[in-house]
Amino acid sequence: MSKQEIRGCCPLDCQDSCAWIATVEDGRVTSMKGDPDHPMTRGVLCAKVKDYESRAYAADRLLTPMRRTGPKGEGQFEPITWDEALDTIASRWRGIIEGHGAEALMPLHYLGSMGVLQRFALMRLFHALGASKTHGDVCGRAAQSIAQLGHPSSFDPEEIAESRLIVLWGVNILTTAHHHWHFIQQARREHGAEVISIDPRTTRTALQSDMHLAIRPGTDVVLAAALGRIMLEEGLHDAAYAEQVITDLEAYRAEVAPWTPERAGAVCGLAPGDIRALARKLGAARPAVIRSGIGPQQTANGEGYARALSALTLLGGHWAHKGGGLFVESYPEFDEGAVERAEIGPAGRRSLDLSRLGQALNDESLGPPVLGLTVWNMNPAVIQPDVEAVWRGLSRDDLFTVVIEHFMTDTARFADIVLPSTTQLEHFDIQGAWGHHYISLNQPAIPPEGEARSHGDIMRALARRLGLDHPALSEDDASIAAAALPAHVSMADLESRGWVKASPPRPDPLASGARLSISIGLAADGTCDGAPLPAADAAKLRLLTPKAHHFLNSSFANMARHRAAQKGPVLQVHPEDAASHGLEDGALALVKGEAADLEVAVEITERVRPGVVAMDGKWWRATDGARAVANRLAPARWTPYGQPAYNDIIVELSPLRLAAE
Ligand SMILES: Nc1nc2c(c(=O)[nH]1)N[C@H]1C(S)=C(S)[C@@H](COP(=O)(O)OP(=O)(O)OC[C@H]3O[C@@H](n4cnc5c(=O)[nH]c(N)nc54)[C@H](O)[C@@H]3O)O[C@H]1N2
Ligand SMILES: Nc1nc2c(c(=O)[nH]1)N[C@H]1C(S)=C(S)[C@@H](COP(=O)(O)OP(=O)(O)OC[C@H]3O[C@@H](n4cnc5c(=O)[nH]c(N)nc54)[C@H](O)[C@@H]3O)O[C@H]1N2
Ligand code: SF4
Ligand SMILES: [Mo]
Repeated sequence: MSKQEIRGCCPLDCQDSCAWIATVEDGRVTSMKGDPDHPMTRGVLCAKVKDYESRAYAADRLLTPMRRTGPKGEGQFEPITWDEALDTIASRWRGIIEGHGAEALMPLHYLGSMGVLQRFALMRLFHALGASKTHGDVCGRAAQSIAQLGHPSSFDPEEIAESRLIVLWGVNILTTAHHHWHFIQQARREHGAEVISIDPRTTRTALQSDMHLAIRPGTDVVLAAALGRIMLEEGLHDAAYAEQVITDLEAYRAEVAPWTPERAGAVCGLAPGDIRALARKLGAARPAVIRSGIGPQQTANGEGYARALSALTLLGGHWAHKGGGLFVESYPEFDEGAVERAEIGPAGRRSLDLSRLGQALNDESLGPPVLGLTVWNMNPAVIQPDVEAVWRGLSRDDLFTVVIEHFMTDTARFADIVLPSTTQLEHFDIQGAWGHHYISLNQPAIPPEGEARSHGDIMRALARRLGLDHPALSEDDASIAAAALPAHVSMADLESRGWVKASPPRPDPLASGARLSISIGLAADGTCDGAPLPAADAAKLRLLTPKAHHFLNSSFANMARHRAAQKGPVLQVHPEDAASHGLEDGALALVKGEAADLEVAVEITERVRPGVVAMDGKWWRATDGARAVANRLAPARWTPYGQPAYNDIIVELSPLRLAAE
């Protein structure tokens, strides 16, 4: 019997980017574990990924190319050969390009796999063809907007071990990035650091925090303004730092002046005393870190929220101290963009917002219309805002859709051709991270299952069919991937241990001589970026759709173990709201949104604050029915910089019928 341990890394869209070791016995992966030597992973994988091999070997895994035989969206397909699939795609694309120009082709991908080959190898093909480009984000676009203003929002998370106060602002770290928790515990142990959670839900993270402020969703910008007001009033800010770095301190003072703790407390649903206490903690601790999640960015005033948090860390001068500042995301030195080689295509091509697929597919004025859509690493039929518009668009008869996937997802069910992709156990790849400073290598542990192919192979095969001969389209995987590496890291460095730390310099606006505006854009009436604050209307509730502990967005929503652990689509309702709406525990509720309804079983729990209901996880129409797909209710609304406002969902609740009947 042969037994081998193969080094790899978890490709999922998660801030931890764990290094893993796969045990292979007689050609089959029999177990997975975290790399004990990796400073973030520390030997542990999460509840989702500890048996990742079950995903590679799943009975419903796509193992051959497929052609649709029934109506779009219904899931009737027949297996075809790779030759048939590649010929069909090449001839359909040629027809589209001849009739309407190459910009009628739209590539659409996100972070289903974070590997640079799985993400970007195919983009070389689309650039060479002259397809439309894409921009935008379906995740945390709001905080990216502050980089445009010169504000930092990133540093090495290992430094958090040095922090004296850790404000976990709208982040459920024990579910979504639990390998970061280690450094928080170290700060508690070594420096007596306090941990504060600001979240409308009593999450796993809130339960482990020293203080929990159960804020009304969408009102964080007001809380941050009140904190700034108290810090200035009580002289708790770092006046010398602020004077040198901030250009408009007096304007900020005037902007936050209306937000007394009492007025902010009424808007945010918090006790004024708690707001004061938090401001004093923030004023006293050096360094303090505000560690923001993605949830609170996903509202109409998400950009104001990001500006307001940054203002607090600048006022406090926290950036001058290791472990202090605003932490939203964090990246190693790693040039992912270099992999796709956009420059091999024609300049001046149009770019489509990848978070507005519904609009792109339904916009009749778009010239040329999108006629050829290719999707990989993404399940837009579940996760995009206004997902019914996406379904309508994907149903168009004149749209030729290719989906590259591991499973027959809701999106794949709309495809004309589905291509089977290798999983991380079956291909070589390298990746950066969005939550730390390590670059990771993934070696294939087993050959491709069935007829699955890596995206590098699919790109090269399609390029040959299409007669494209640019040298970038015949490079091998190792050379394609190497384009992302910084000059001081070689593939051999990565191969020796599986990962390399490549830290960019720590940002400190004072040291770099930056002069920054900290204006929030919050009007005295609470309007921010033109969006009003959420109204407190007792009849209506706000629906949150946070990350599930056992899913990764909509990934794993088809896997038996993960589904059982997640216990199906459930709506969490506070006892007061349940009573006033006549809802019983376990009964089905009708969740009425602006344009669609959901039907979900109720769980009565004090883990959500009154006025808020929550549904964990992204469920597929194919497995749980259209009335479990929450993004049918997510409005077609974006912040000015393009953040989808998934969290601005207002619903009415009523009992449907008893689940037992
Ligand atoms: N287990 C698991 N891990 C994941 C993922 C997953 O699906 N499952 N997804 C990955 C991805 S893509 C991402 S982006 C990250 C996201 O990581 P997080 O940001 O931690 O995840 P979210 O659940 O989106 O939001 C965090 C918290 O914000 C709260 N929240 C919602 N609205 C508001 C608000 O208006 N104000 C405040 N203060 N809080 C609010 C929610 O109740 C939630 O507990 O997680 C990654 N990791
Ligand atoms: N209402 C609401 N909507 C949300 C969110 C929310 O919290 N609430 N969160 C938003 C956020 S933060 C994000 S990041 C997005 C996430 O949205 P998506 O990026 O679409 O995330 P997933 O649903 O996990 O879909 C990823 C798909 O990639 C596939 N995949 C994985 N690896 C590979 C591979 O190697 N090759 C190929 N071809 N496919 C692969 C998986 O099988 C899966 O179907 O959703 C957003 N939408
Ligand atoms: S999903 Fe995140 S926490 Fe889980 S193994 Fe992957 S990188 Fe690690
Ligand atoms: Mo995300």
